[in-house]
Order: sequence, then C-alpha cells, then structure tokens
Amino acid sequence: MGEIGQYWNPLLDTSKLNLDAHWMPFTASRAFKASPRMIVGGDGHYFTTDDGRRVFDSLSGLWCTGAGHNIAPINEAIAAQLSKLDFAPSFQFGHPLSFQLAERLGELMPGKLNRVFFTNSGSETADTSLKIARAYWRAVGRPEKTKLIGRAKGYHGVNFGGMSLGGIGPNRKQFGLGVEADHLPSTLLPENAFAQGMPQYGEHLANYLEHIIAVNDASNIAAVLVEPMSGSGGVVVPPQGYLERLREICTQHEILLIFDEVITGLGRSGAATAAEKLNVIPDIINLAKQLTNGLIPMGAVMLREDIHAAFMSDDLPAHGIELPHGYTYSAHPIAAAAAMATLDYMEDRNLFAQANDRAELLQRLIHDLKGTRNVVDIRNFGLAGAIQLAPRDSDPTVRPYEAGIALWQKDNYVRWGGDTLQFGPPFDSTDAELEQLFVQVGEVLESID
Ligand code: PXG
Repeated sequence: MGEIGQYWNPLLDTSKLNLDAHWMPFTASRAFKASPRMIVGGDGHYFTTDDGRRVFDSLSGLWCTGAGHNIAPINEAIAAQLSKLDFAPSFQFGHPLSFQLAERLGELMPGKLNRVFFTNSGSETADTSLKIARAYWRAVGRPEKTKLIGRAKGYHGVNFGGMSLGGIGPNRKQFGLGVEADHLPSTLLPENAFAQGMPQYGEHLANYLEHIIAVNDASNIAAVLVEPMSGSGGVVVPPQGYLERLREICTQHEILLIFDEVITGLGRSGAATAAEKLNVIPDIINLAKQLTNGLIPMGAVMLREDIHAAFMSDDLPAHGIELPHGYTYSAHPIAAAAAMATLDYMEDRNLFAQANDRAELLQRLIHDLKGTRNVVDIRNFGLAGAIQLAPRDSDPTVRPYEAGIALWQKDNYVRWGGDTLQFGPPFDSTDAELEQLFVQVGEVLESID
C-alpha cells in the first residue's frame, strides 16, 4: 500500500521530468516541451506554478471550474463517495445517486427538458444528442429524417459527429470524411464589431436554415445543433432575435433544435442555461464542463420529456433495450457525487446570480480595451469575453499566442485560441481580480508587434 498522496510530490524538480511520452491535446507540443508551463496546484481563483508563482485562472480551467479550485465540500463529497460506492455497472443496473442527480438537473432546465442521458465529456454529449435525434425520428415513424445541421465556427468537441457539425476548419482538415452535415453561416458580422453583449444585426442569418430546407426538404432533416454562444469560436455572441428565429423555423418544419450549452450551461450565461436567460427553449440541451466543476469528467444530454417517451413504446418486449447507446462510465457514482456537491455549492453561494452580476463588470472592463494595439473586435456574453487580434503576416493565430505566453509570465492564465484571447473567469471573481487582469491584458497587448 502506498501512502496517501504518494504521487504528489511538491518538491519534484519538474525540469528533470521526461516529457516525451505524453502527447498533449490541442497543444503546440514542440513549443511546450521546449519551455513547459507546469501547473502544480490550484486553490480558489489561482493556480500555483512549478516555480512557485500564483497565477490568476481567467478561464476557469477550460471553462469548467467556475466555482473555483479546491472547494472543500465538493472534495469531501467525492472522498466520501469513494469509500461507499466507487463504481457500479451502468448497463442494466443502477445506483440511487444518478436518479437523484437526473431529477435535480431536470428541475434546473427550462421547458420540459427533464430526461437525462449521462456521458463523460462534451464531445460524447454532442454525439449522443445527434444519435438520439436520429433515433427519435425513427421511433416516431419518420426514419428518413437523418440530416444534421451545424454552423460555421461552431465547436461540439472532437468525436466524429461533433467534429462534422463543428465549423472550425483547422479542427477538421486532418481527419478526412466525417458525418454528412450542412452548416449555417457564422453569426460574426463586421458591422457588429465591438458590440457590447448581444449584437443588433444578424437575425436574418437564421433564415439560411430555410435555404437548407429548400435544398434538402425538412422531411430529411433531423436536427440543428448550435451553441447559443460559441466559446471556442472566440465568444461568438448570438445576434438579437437570431435564436428565436432558429426556434421558429425548427418548430415550423419539425426539426429538433439542440443547444450545445457545454460552456454556457450551469452559470456561465448568468443563469442555469442560456436557454433560460434568453427565453428560447430548444428540444435538447447538452451539458458538461461546469456540471462537476470540472473535477470529474461528466456530461449530460437533457431531453424533452416526450422525446424520451417516444422510445418507451410497449411494442418492444420488456427485455428489449430502447436505446443501444451508452458508456461504461455513464452516470459514474463518483461523477454523480461531484455533480450533486457542485450543484449544492453553487446554490448555497448563489453562483449563477454572482456570475450574472460579474458579467456587467467584465463587459465594462473588456470593452475599455477598444483602441488597444492590434485589437480588431471585442465580444462578451454572460461571464465570457474575447478579444480578437489582427493577423500578423496573414497568420491570425500568432498574436494571441504571443499575448497568452506573455500574460502567463505576468501571472495570468489566459486562453488563446484561433484569432482571440478568451476569458471565462470564476463566477465569484472579485472586482480587483478582474480589474488587474484587464489592466495587464492591455499592457501586454501594447507590448506586442
Ligand atoms: N461543446 C462545446 C460547446 C464545447 O465548448 C465541447 C463540446 C467538447 O467538450 P469536451 O469535454 O469533449 O472537451 C466543448 C469543449 C476553449 C476550449 O478554449 C473549449 C472547449 C474545450 C477546451 C478549450 O475555448 N470546449
């Protein structure tokens, strides 16, 4: 038996680590391994680096630790669960916690989206929602409704379905044929540059769905999958009226509307969901990330009651499996305990409301950077924001990269991706933390050619 914490050695000399074996996700590996950025601790709104610096976590990990790091009640719930039930088979058997969690998540959703299929990530959630959408149309006797629609600049993870409906070219180009899908145009319009919150123009872009319907016929289309706000695309904010119009067209043509709320869900939008915040109710909502405060991988597809009911037909024998889909770790008891404790903690601290309150400050501070060197657009939605930088020598990704590295050296973890810097700070960030962050972002941007 090893000692508790046997793998945790705060005195480890990270410069002696062999970095060869681990192929890192979405990482410029050669640059990282030449000059590693090692995180060895996390507490509250800060990381600790291997050289002992405290670094502000301005993206809540990867948009997932909005409640902060090292939250005692969540840690304790996970620890307690480990000694009670560490694993239960997810196929054909159950454990009570997943049913309690499912009911509770349903209560947090708008409309009647109170049936839950559990997954382990945002990517699995995307693919699960698409499979359920197709299977639903078969279940109601319309098996020809299979076509799937995504959107340019959308991100739904990296599995084949999510990749195919996603619309970020570099994430697709190395991987060949995916699932057949059409794409709505991105809602980024030059006339909306520097719009604060939801931009005024662009509702008409939803009408492109009518064009797709004209080409394919609605009788062949299963679902439209969009993020209410695209995080990875660089905080692409829905124009006023746009989501309402998508909803209208989907309803009119009997097409399922799926909101990917992996980032916007559970607090980031300033409410439980962006759907609730904007009062546009889709048929399916995808969750992950904030569900367990990022501690244990977990995702959830939230479905309207009648979509689920369509599968529970008496035509199938009692031992028949209604949906041959699921994961070994679906509704894992440790993840379920982490999710329950996260929901408790966020409720006790009113964290959705705090995020909503902080959103106003973020909007002011980030838009104060208009006019800063190389800044070509600034966007924000809920407690999320992005600063878009001009390309250098036709490479749009180089300035965000240089800015991210410089900010890291100034004790700020800031996410760079594509042509933007992205911000999604903890829900209860203080005024001083956000003020200091954006002052330093401004200084760094002025220092970059
Ligand atoms: N859907 C959405 C909307 C996402 O943002 C996924 C699905 C996939 O989730 P998983 O858990 O499979 O990674 C995501 C993930 C960034 C960033 O910097 C965004 C994500 C992941 C990592 C970084 O914008 N989004």
